[in-house]
Amino acid sequence: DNGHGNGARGALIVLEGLDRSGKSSQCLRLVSYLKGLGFPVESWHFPDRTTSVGNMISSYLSNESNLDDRTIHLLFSANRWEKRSLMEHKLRAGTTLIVDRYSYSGVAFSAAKGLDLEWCKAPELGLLAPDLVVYLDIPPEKAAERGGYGGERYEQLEFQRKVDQHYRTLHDPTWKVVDACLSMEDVEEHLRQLAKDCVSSCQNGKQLSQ
Ligand code: DGP
Ligand code: NA
Ligand code: NA
Repeated sequence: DNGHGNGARGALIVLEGLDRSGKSSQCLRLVSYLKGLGFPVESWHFPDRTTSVGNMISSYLSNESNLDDRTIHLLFSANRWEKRSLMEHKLRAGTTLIVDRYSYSGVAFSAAKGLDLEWCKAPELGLLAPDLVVYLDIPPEKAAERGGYGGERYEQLEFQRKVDQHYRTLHDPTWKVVDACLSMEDVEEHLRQLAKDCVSSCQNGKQLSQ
């Protein structure tokens, strides 16, 4: 029960895209919009660097440590697994979660290193399935022009091109693609509509799945 007495659950909404596609800013904007409409909503981000697994990921990303490609893959996945029960609890209690990156980042970034796609997908099986995946679509060259690649491990054009190809492989018809080269306001408007529809369908009884 969600405390409002109607048992409506929250929606699991995931934003995916290359580095510098605008995901993080759009997630925050979307959260304030949904809050303004009176929906219980939280902004989440993977990797969650605050846990001990997240600390290892963070030091890997900033090149303070090196890890074997499969090892870091499993840590990213473990970082989602360690949040799974809290996520489920929040959703069932009626809170919508806007999540900046999820399993698709996990698969696209590791597959871009040459790891086998099916091997990459395996540890993600059993995590909660998103109700909506929005892909913020930007050509890697355009993202690179935005500047502000922070110098972390994956923030290089050549690598982002490979990630882009793998995202295209993963992409399925249920994804909603938004052109991330549109103005911030236009992207925001698309996201608002998609999210509002999704939150309503979850309130109207759409089941949570894995
Ligand atoms: P972010 O904090 O969203 O900027 O993500 C940090 C970097 O890590 C970014 O380049 C994307 C990458 N990343 C995010 N999730 C995963 C994952 O599950 N696996 C791998 N290999 N990389 C990821
Ligand atoms: Na980044
Ligand atoms: Na980001």
